[in-house]
Amino acid sequence: MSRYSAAEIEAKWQKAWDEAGIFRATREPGKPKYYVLEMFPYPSGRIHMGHVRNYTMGDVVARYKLATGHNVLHPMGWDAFGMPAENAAMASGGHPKDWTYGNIAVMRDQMKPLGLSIDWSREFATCDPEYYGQQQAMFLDFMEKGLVYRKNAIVNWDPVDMTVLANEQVEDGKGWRSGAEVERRELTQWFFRISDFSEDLLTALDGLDNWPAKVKLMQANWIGRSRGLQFAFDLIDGPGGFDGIEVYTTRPDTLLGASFVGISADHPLAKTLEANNPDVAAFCADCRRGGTTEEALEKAEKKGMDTGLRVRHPLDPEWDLPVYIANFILMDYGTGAIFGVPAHDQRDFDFATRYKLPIIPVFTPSTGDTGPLTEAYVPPKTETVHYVRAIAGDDAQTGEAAINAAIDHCEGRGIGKGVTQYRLRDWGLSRQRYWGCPIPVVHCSDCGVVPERKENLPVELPYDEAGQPIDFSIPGNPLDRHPTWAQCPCPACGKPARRETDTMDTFVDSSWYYARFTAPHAETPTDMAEAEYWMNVDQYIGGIEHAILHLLYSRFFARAMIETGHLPQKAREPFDALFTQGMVTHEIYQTRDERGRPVYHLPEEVEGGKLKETGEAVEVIPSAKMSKSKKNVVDPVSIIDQYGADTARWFVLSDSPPERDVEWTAAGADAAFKHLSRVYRIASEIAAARTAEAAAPDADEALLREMHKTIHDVTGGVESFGFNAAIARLYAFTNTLAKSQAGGAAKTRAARTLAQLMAPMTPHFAEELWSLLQGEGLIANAPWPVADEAMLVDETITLPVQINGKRRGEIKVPRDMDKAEVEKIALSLDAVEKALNGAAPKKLIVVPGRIVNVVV
Ligand code: ANZ
Ligand code: ZN
Repeated sequence: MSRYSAAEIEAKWQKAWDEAGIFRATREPGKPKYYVLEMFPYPSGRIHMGHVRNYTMGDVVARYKLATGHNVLHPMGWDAFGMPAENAAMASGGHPKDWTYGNIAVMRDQMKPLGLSIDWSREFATCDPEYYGQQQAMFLDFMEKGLVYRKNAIVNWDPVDMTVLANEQVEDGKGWRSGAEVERRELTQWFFRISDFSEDLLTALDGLDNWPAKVKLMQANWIGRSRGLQFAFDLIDGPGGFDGIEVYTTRPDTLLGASFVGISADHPLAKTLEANNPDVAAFCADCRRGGTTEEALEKAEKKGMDTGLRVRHPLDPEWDLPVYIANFILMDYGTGAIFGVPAHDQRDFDFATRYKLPIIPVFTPSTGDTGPLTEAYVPPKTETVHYVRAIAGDDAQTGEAAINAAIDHCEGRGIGKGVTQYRLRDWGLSRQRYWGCPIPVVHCSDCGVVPERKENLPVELPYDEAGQPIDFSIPGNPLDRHPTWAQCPCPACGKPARRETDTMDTFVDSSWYYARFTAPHAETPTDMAEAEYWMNVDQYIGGIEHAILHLLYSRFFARAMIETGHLPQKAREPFDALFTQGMVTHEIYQTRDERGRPVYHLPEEVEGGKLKETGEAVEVIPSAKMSKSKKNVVDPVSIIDQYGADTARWFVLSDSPPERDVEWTAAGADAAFKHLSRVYRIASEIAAARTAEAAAPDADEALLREMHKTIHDVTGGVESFGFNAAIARLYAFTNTLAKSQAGGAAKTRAARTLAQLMAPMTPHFAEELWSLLQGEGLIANAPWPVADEAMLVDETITLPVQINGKRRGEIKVPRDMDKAEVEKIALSLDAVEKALNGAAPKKLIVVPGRIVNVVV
């Protein structure tokens, strides 16, 4: 073959790798293992450029580790349960299972041409009964250990779709699909006891040295530890059963600025009042409308209703405060009740203004009083302020100091106790959906909630409904209305009972797949010997969008799996290193329709700023994340058809650091392809003329020195996720090689090394060069080249020569030449001879390796 033809090369080498089975991972005790994992994809139907970038990065790491003598595990699977499959079935008929497995087949076919070094024998989808059956087994073990439990919880209820919505599925208080006004409902739901691990999940972040600081911060904020005071306000003439109202505050130092007590509409006291008072009931019902998200509560207008009840201030028996039901108070944080301090909390300020409640400053800026407040004064807790109504401590102190003093003071007087709270709440995992892992419990009218027996697992999803296809277009949960599926004998007493029809949140599926990959077909959730060998994931790679929930849930699962004997202790933090890659972006092309609305166009429909078909000029909007709605997408499949996978791989790694976004451009892709073609030409020429002598003295040496420097730099780049820098270095070395006057043997060595250094990025291409240059075996199996340290330092060095302190010339000398020799050469320099004019120098100083100084 005389020209670079990706189409011929790529299939050939993929077959060769397959046949050699080099990516199959088996335990080899004694050999260092390396587990590299990219976040597995959701089978949406097509791969996109984001996948290409993500998996190429993982592949570079995997291939590099293989070449450096590691036993590499690099698996791939499918995060296959979830709403889109069900929505597709709802919208256009068909079955979520068929849709999902169909998509998986398509995407696998699209992914394989990328030439990833994946052990495909470990592939699984989370919707495989084999996988979710083991997930059910683990659920039962969690249940036994009290790691999962049932409780009533308030959920977002979509009255049209008759389903519970996740917070993310509520948009502006409306269901994302139906557009219906979301209601809050109380349902019995399953919860993982993740909040028991709050402190551990927080403090263990400190040990994750190879995680991005940004991700750790996001996790810490999500867990949200705060120290505060919990105490009760005594109720004056409260309804029966209520002596006081327990509140939680992180600002006990502001207690003398309180002007009201607020309770959630879901607070037991509110419910009691509601039962006897239709106005209260109406108000509470109103509060319950709208989403349960903090954001929704934040945005909603602050509303309250005076209950008429009053409480006593704990520090002053003469002082009493009104009790309001307020819509901005969450039931499941703290105690579901607060005291409001309008002077130092904006929400309370707005509330007090609306309901004409007093605004009592507790502290003022230390720089002097600012007069009446027009908004809440909320300085950072670390700032020193002037306390005009301090509970304890000095007048001048920081918020932090005052809070601690206030807690001590209140505890000392028997007013409540200091507590540490976490924002993190237990993880509600129940979903009233079909396409998820069934929760393996049974409801028996005699025995209550009974775990299914392990021998009856998996509890499989029904495919049909009494021989008829399930109609997914009917709102609600198909499992719930299925005529027979839920019927089963009670595992405890054998009487007819009913299966739980809730399925698990799909985050559960992705919380332990990394562990399952170590033994994907084990008959228990994991195989401890395999887990012991392969865990932890040495390098995890994925998008920043998973920085919070997926990683937090996985960290919880690792802990819970250790407690239930499914993972070894060392897997407590399952991901040793985490890398979050940037996105692939593209310009957006837009025209406007007759009513001025934007019409978007695919990149392939545009050429030279005009629509190919009509010649109409397009507006170019700056690069943004590729998205179908903006049509600024480039299809990896057509790029691979056009240029080959190696060009796509090379391009997504070049130009930008991996953690940043990279802009896909047609010109860039073209340049990448041209570069590979050029390297191919250079290598072919070298291969054709292998025996020639060096055309210039020292040319061999110079080329090999550059080669070693390149090995050094590329190795460093790959080790540190500096793929773009490594690629820049490879471009430079290609130029050196092209221009080199070295002989055939040196050039062959250099070209082989170039192929090896490119192999992690452009593996097929590198194999082809390797075979062209008669390298031994497969390049994928060849040991990584090692830079010769001695070759990294130049043999000759350039020394500046100064005369009376001014630079007057330079000399080139061997690095290790002795002083006397250097002196002689310096003195023979024209400028020096002239300055000396026959006389001896007054002084002659040689600083080895640095400079020569002549004083005349
Ligand atoms: C009095 C106070 C005065 C408060 C002040 C703040 C500022 P963090 O710090 O995020 O943990 N709070 C407590 N429980 C609540 C609930 N269930 N729903 C809504 N708000 C609640 O938040 C703790 C603070 O949020 C608490 O401190 C309480 O208001 C409020 F100048 O108490 B604070
Ligand atoms: Zn029973």
